[in-house]
This record gives sequence, structure tokens and C-alpha cells, in this order.
Amino acid sequence: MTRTAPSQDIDESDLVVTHPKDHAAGVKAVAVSMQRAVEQMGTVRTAQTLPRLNQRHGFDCPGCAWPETPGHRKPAEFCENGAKAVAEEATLRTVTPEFFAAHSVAELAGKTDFWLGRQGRLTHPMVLRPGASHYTPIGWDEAYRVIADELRALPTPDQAVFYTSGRTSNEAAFLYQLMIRSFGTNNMPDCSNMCHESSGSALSESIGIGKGSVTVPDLEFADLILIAGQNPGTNHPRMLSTLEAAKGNGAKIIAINPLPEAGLLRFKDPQKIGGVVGRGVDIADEFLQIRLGGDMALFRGLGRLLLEADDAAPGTVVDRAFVDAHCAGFDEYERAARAVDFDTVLDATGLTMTQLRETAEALIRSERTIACWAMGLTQQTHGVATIQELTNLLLMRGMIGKPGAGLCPVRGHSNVQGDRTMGIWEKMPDAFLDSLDREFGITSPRKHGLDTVDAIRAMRDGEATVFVAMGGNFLRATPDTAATEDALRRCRLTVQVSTKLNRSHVVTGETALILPTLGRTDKDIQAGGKQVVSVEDSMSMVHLSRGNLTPVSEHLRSEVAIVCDLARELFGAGHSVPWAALSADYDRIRDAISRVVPGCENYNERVRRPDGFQLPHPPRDRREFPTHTGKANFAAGELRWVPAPPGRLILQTMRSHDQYNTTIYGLDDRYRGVKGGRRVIFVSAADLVELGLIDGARVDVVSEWTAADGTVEERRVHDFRVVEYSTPKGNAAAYYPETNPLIPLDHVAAKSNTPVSKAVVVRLEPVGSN
Ligand SMILES: Nc1nc2c(c(=O)[nH]1)N[C@H]1C(S)=C(S)[C@@H](COP(=O)(O)OP(=O)(O)OC[C@H]3O[C@@H](n4cnc5c(=O)[nH]c(N)nc54)[C@H](O)[C@@H]3O)O[C@H]1N2
Ligand SMILES: Nc1nc2c(c(=O)[nH]1)N[C@H]1C(S)=C(S)[C@@H](COP(=O)(O)OP(=O)(O)OC[C@H]3O[C@@H](n4cnc5c(=O)[nH]c(N)nc54)[C@H](O)[C@@H]3O)O[C@H]1N2
Ligand SMILES: [Mo]
Repeated sequence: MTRTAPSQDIDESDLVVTHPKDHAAGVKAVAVSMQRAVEQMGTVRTAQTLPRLNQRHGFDCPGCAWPETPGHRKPAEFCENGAKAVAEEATLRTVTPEFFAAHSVAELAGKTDFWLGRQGRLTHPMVLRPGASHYTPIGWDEAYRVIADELRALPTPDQAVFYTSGRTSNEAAFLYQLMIRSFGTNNMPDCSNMCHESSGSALSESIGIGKGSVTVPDLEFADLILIAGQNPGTNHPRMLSTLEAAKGNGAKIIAINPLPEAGLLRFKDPQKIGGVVGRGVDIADEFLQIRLGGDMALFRGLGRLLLEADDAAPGTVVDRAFVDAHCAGFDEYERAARAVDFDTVLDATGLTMTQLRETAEALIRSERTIACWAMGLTQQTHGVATIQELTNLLLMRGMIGKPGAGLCPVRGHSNVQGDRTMGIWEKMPDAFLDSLDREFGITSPRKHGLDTVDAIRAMRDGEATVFVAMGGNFLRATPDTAATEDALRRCRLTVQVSTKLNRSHVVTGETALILPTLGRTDKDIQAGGKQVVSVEDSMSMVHLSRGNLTPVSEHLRSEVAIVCDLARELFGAGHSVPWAALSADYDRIRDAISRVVPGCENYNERVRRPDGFQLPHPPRDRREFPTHTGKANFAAGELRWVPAPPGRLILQTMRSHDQYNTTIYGLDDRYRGVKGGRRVIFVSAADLVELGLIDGARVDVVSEWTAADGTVEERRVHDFRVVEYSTPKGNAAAYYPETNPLIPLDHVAAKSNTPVSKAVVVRLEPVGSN
């Protein structure tokens, strides 16, 4: 059975703005989950999927990377946005060769991401030949030949770029990086470069491993939880249940955010009777409405207050035993923190001295502190330094490597952390490459490859000409949309392994291929029978995921099969990697993983345990810090923040409640009260007065960027509706990806090279003013 997609696209004149909500979830969330599920999948598939979501014998949610609660799983271990993610993937709507015959690429390029995604699952491999106006069907074997021919024709393997999004399973990711390294390049940009790269860079330097150090039971046991730069009500809704449990055990929660996000304020658990009829639970005890980019100053100011409190009662605040035994660089940090000027901190953060003192008090009283964060900290110029400054606070208090305490970067894509563990990284350490080479008899290149921003530069400059994407929507996820469009158009070949149609299929190289693939919910049958895959969540738990739906088309291939078939075409028979055997039986891939990837020993057995297994984490497990000093390193980077120039605003680009990254599920950002459209910009009442604008005004948003050579570049998006909203003066917010054209390619975080999506200098020009 197939379903036809609604044909209308977004009509921004339908936009309605109402009051924002002060709570997340509740019965409305259940109603929306069911409605979206049934609309896309029908009742049968809805019944086949939702009850199996995140269950031990089910499949891992293709939404976020929040872990399941070990042991006691609830009958419904999913949230509204998880249900939407499943509906989006398991939809019965299809994009067939007839669809491509009826719509030219030029026509599709005029549609929004919303319209494209709604058309349904891709059913056939398709090719866009040089100069052609339409995609036409192509056989799988011919598609592999086209790719292999182009790759082999390159003067050097480094002229190819292989992107990965974070839904790819461990098995597919492991083989994909093996194929790429066998081919001879480390050009492996991934979505993580735009996401938690700053966390990885910061934590690797500070504690010796780029992953978080806590588990769900730790969160439930903590007595203080900081949530900085994260909107869990929308992006990690199941986290709210964990936070509610923590509160039940007496935890205090402090939210640090420019916006009063609904999920941070109050949560009504739809699975509890009190959550349906009652007023719900207040999640945050304190809400620090911080200025964009002010977090480093906040954390350093708190550091000074902690040190002063320790002066007053020596040995009660700073955990000297921990610092002496396990840390390096404390003296330098202490000097920097003591030197910080509180006027600067208040100016950078927009907070009051009372708020600072109360937060410091909470930290001092706490015996078990956890710090959680997401994109609000990572996508800043000084994101790495900010996360290190937060880490300093926890180190000073000895809050790592003990129950109920630690660092919690909350990951995005459901397997983004696993993909990295499996080797998807442009600068994997030599030890990993050595063991990969030993296992497979290949010689991996040691030269580091291109990350996302550098890959765009290379394609723009003609230095890379073949682009292959394992999932994702590179064109829309990346900054500087016009620059990325140019970059992709200059390629000889662009290849997208995808489940759904998106804009990366319609802005292409000279030749373009769409290779349709199975998703997490689909049954995966190979020569060796039915296969399962595995993933790693945000807390380093590795477990199985078993899809059970009949794929919407018999032409879909698994990501594993696509990689292996392409590799066989590329390397020919007799290659030292047994590609055919690996794709026939994924246990063989896991056996190889167990020999190559540290911590994955005995993978097949351990991943089949009820909750899977946890990867090692030396700081968490043994207070061991595998850094270059052998200790946890305090950092004392130069203090940075983001003042708004006169007459300008600092813009953050973020997610609505009705999207998954570039996939727009619907047009209802319910918690923020925006419905029917997406081209809005949230501005404070104080700025509206100062700028002479009113709620409802129409403006062009223009970003201003001073390039390296001193010229001021402008980028513009047209006709946005101004929404008066609670955000600090000088700050604004708008949705991604509509505002990605505003973000300069060179506007990146120090060290992590992550695009700065949360601090873009803009001015607002009333429409028709010039
Ligand atoms: N439903 C749904 N779930 C998702 C996703 C999705 O799109 N939809 N995306 C997934 C992915 S890949 C990721 S990475 C995560 C993203 O999860 P989030 O990081 O929660 O996503 P954003 O919408 O970017 O929200 C950033 C939050 O940080 C705040 N913020 C912005 N700048 C600053 C700052 O300078 N300081 C502070 N303290 N706060 C700031 C914003 O107000 C906002 O609340 O979610 C994952 N889960
Ligand atoms: N301005 C701005 N830009 C941002 C961000 C921001 O906050 N602001 N956030 C950044 C972040 S955190 C991230 S993670 C990136 C996200 O970047 P990406 O991961 O590249 O983008 P997605 O929108 O998640 O990708 C959606 C596409 O993935 C494909 N897909 C879905 N499931 C599967 C699957 O199982 N297999 C395969 N092969 N394909 C699949 C579908 O075709 C779908 O169209 O965007 C970044 N860009
Ligand atoms: Mo992300």
C-alpha cells in the first residue's frame, strides 16, 4: 500500500503566533505522536513500530542519542519526537521513478525541505546524468561502476570526500571507514564536526577522552544538575523523565539558557496520571537567562566565587586530595579565575551578582554535581574553552569518577557517538589505524583528512571533486548555504545514500546518484539471513537494534551491503578485505570490530546481553586520565564572550519542536507558540523598542562578517516575521536550516572548527526599506 503525499508546500502567510507554553509534553504530546504516526504509516505499521521502539528486542529510536533506562524499561520508552522520527522513516509514502519523471530537478530545487521530505521514502537507485533535467533509474551494479570509475580516475584519493551523518549503524560505519581508508584517504567529514566536536576537543584535552562520564543512574543519583545550552523538552524529551526522577530524589536543577524553554521549566509526563491531569513537575529550580556566548564568563566567575569560599573555609570547597592526586595546571587556572573581574562577568552574561552567588552556593553545597550541555555551548567561537571552563568547576570539586557526578555532553544523532568509536573521523589516532591495517592487510593513510568546513573549502576550490554521503543532508546542514551549493556544483560526481529526498539531491555535481537504503525500522535480510545492527548511545552503552518492517521497496539495500558492493567494484576480486562475507553475516563484521576497536572485545556476545554493554571510560571507571600529562588538565584559556555591536543583534540558529535537523516534520513549534510557518526571528521587547520595530514586522535578516582580509561580507535571508519573545537584550533566535545562508563558512570555533551556529552578528532591515 502506498500513500500520496500532500502536494502543498509551506505558505508563510498561514503563520500564526500565540503565547509560548511554560511546560513540555502532557496529553497533547500523546495525541500528536499518534496522529503523525497514523498519518504516515497507517495503523498496522504504527502498531508494528511504536511498541517496539527502544525495547530490548526492538529497534533503537532513530531520533536522539538519549539512553534507555537500564533494567526497568517502560512499556512506552519513547517520546513525541521519537514517534515523529519513526513516522518519518516508516512512512508508506514513496518517491518512485515516476515521481522523478514527473518533477525536474529544477522544479524540485524550488521546493522547501519540508515538501521534499514529505514525499516519502526513496524506492530506486536514480542517476542524474550530465546535462540532464531529470533523474532516471539506474541499476545498482551500474551505479557502483559509475562511482568506482570516478574514484579510480582521481589523481589522488584525497580528491574524494566521504561524509557521514550520525544514524549509520556501527557495522556500516566500521565498513565505510575501512573502504575509505583502503581507498587511501582520511577525508571523512561527519555531522559531528558541526555538533559535539567542541565537546570532543575540550574533553580530550581536559580528561583524555572525548565522551561523557555519566550514566542514567548517575543522573538519578545526582543532587545538582546544570543544564547549559540545551533544549531537552524538544531535542531529548526522554531526558525529562530522568530529570523528574532525579528531582524526586531531591536533586536541584539549574538551567542556563537565553530562552525559557518549555521543557526546562515544567514537565508533564504523559505516562503518569499526574502528568496528564496535574500541573506537572517544575524541572528547573533556577533559570539563568544568559546572554548568547556568555557561558565561559559565567563558569569562570563561579570559579572565582568557589576559590573565595575556599579561602574563607579552607579545604571545604576545593577537593584538594583530588586536585593534588589527579590534576595538572590548577595553579595557572587559579590565577586566571581569581583575576576575573565581576563587572565583565555580569556584562558578558547579563546575570546579576545574586544569581552568581546563589549558583556558587548550590555548587558548594552539592556532593554530587553533573553538568549537561549541548549545542548552546558547542557552536560558539570559544566553545572548546567554554566546555573546558565548565570542566574546571567539576574538577575543582572532585566531581568526576564517582557515582552521581560528572560530565554529560548530550549527543544529537542516535549513533553519532558510535560512528566515531568505529573510526569515522578525519584524524583517527595511529593506534587505531595500526590495528585496522593488521586485521585487514591494508595500509591506511596516516595524513589527517578534511573535516566538514575544510571539505567545503576543498570542493569550492576544485581540490576535491567526488563527494559521497552516507546519509544526512550536507547541503542544508552546513553553514553558508550559497558556498556549499557552489562547492557541490563544482564536483564531477555527488552520491547520496539516503532514505528520504532532501535538497542535497537537487544541488549536485555534474553526475549525481541517489542510492536508496534501509532505515533503522526496516527488516534487513542478507545472504546469511536476517541481520541486526548495533549502536552506541550518549552514555557509551552499546546495544542491538532490530528493524522488523517490510521495506517499502524491494530495491532498497542496507548501508552495509552498499559499502561492500561498492568496495568489491572499486577494489576488484582478490582484495584483502573479505567484503562479500562481511555483508553476508554482520556477526563477522562485529568479530572484526572486536579485534580492532578498543573496548569492543567479545563484541558479539556482549552486545546480545539484555542492555548491551558499556564501553570503557578511564576517568569514569578509575579516575585515570589518559591525557598528555597523564592527569586531568585544568584549562586557563583567554576569557571570551560575544558583545552585540551597536544596532546589531547576535543571532542563534536552533531547532523548532517539529523538525529533526534539516527534516521538517511539521509546522508547529508548539512550545514557542509558532504555527503554520518557519520564517520567524525571535527578538526581545527591549530590542524592538530600540530598533523601532514591532511584533509582526517583516524584516530581511542580514549577517555581517569581517573576512580575513578586512572586507565586510553581507549575507541575507528575506522576509522574516519578527516575534517578540523572552530572550536577553542584544540576542535573537531563528530556525535552522532556513538561516544557514547567514553563517559565514569561516565563522568557526577555535580548535574544533565547528561552524558557529549560535552567534552570528545580524542587522534587521524592514522589508521595503530600501
Ligand atoms: N526532535 C528533535 N530531536 C533532536 C534533534 C532535532 O532536530 N529534533 N536534533 C538532534 C541533534 S543532531 C542534536 S545535536 C541535538 C541538539 O539539541 P539542542 O542543543 O538542545 O538543540 P538546539 O535547538 O540547537 O538548541 C540549543 C539550545 O541552546 C540554547 N543556547 C543557544 N546559545 C546558547 C548559549 O550561548 N549559551 C547557552 N547557555 N545556551 C544557548 C538555545 O536557546 C537552545 O535552548 O538534538 C538531537 N535531537
Ligand atoms: N545553523 C545550524 N546548522 C546546523 C545546526 C544548528 O544547530 N544550526 N546543527 C548541526 C548539527 S548538531 C548536526 S548533527 C547537523 C545534521 O546534519 P545531517 O546529519 O547531515 O542532517 P539530517 O537533517 O539529520 O539528515 C537528514 C537526512 O538523512 C537521511 N537519512 C535519515 N535516516 C537515514 C538512514 O538511516 N540512513 C541513511 N543513509 N540516510 C538517512 C535522509 O535522507 C534525511 O533527508 O546539522 C548541523 N547544522
Ligand atoms: Mo547534532
